[in-house]
Amino acid sequence: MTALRCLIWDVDGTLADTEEAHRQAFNAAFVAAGLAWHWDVPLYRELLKIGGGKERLRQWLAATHPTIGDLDGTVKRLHADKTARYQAIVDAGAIPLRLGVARLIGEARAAGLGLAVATTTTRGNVDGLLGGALGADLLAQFTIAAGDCVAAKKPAPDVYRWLLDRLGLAASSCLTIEDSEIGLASARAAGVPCVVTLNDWTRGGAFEGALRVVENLDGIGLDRLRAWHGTICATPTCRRE
Ligand code: XBP
Ligand code: MG
Repeated sequence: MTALRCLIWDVDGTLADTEEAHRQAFNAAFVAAGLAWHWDVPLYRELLKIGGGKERLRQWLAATHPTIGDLDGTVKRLHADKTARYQAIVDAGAIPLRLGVARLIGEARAAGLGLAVATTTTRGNVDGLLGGALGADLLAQFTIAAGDCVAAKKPAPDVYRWLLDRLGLAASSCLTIEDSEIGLASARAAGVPCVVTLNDWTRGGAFEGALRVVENLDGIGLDRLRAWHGTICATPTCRRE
């Protein structure tokens, strides 16, 4: 059995319930650009199957407005405005960390485990959320793989492979916390054991191959994560707590 060396965190939906703020920021950017586009909750739930806000916007535009001119420029401008609007929501302290997250980060740090982030979202979004919630000193403890550090976003394994390379750790010595099917797929493809915490955007998904699927991390301590990590075998099975 490989000892647990690093706790890896997905961001959106895992560290905090951020996707509603992303959705609102996208819609506000559309309005500010004078576009009569609106991503409602059912549509956004579907669009979340595409990792990356720019990739999500590009695929939606290509499918719904195939004759749009300057697709790349339109995506770049809208996503930059969306990101500024999203960061304003985060900076206003409107999005708390999910249950158990801050406590577990503290437990992991006290136990000398590495702290890392593997996310599809823009790096500035991570710094704002984690820095605002935990402070700059603790943020500096994290090794962060975010946004465009890799070309292929989740469900591709690239962001996890990039992170493992920076950490100099084997996938089996890490444990990641994710919330979505594409996040689990990315972690699994990179060989990183994964615990899924559900939310309203991802509940009901298919999470075969997750080490565990739980509602949230409330009451789940590092000792329980270590125990789950210790059960890894050749064919990790998904068990619901
Ligand atoms: C979830 C994502 C992100 C956000 C939007 O990231 O797919 O793209 O939805 O953020 P995570 P950006 O891997 O943390 O779950 O617009 O900055 O991409
Ligand atoms: Mg996520």
